Amino acid sequence: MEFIFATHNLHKSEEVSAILGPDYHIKNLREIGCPEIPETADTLQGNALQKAQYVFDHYHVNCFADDTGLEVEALDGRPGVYSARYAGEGCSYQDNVLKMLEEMRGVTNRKACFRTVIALIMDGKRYFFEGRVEGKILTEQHGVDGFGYDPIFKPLGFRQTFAEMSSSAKNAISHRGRAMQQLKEFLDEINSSR
Ligand code: ITT
Repeated sequence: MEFIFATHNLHKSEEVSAILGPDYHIKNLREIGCPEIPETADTLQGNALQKAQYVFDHYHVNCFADDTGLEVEALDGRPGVYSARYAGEGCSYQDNVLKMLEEMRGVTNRKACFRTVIALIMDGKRYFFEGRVEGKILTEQHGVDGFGYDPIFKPLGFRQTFAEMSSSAKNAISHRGRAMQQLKEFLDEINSSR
């Protein structure tokens, strides 16, 4: 089965191709030369659908998109849907991490969760899948793998941050991994009945 994954983020597209495995051929937006898609909704579901709908409207193919947010309890769920631009428009992953460490300095409640919503448009119909992982924001960075907030997020029940884990270990428990597993089960079922 072939899909366009509506992302320019190569970290995400590598994670997703590894989770879906060889039965699925995934192309990202860089590979098809698609420009940046606006993300103007105020929910993860809204943004995921906006990206998938753009691709469907312009390329008329089966496609999916994800939107992910880091929700920090002591910050009333911020940065959430604004996680990419937390430190300002055009900021880097490192800018976001440093801003989070600064805003959380001295805060004792470190609870946070990552949440991913996937919007799939298949044969013109829309479907949604969600995954989340609970954890803690650390007081300093650990590890160099992964991307985004991975060096300061330690999932509950684990001693390492996402940035200290192999990508397969992260995928097995992560927000995106869990949402993608649901998508995969859904697609596997369709695949087996075709
Ligand atoms: P696309 O919209 O092109 O897919 P993006 O990087 O903007 O890529 P999102 O809007 O879904 O992706 O993610 C918002 C931000 O959340 C992202 O820029 C990262 O900083 C962070 N993020 C997303 N997934 C993450 C993960 O698995 N680990 C750590 N941080 C993550």
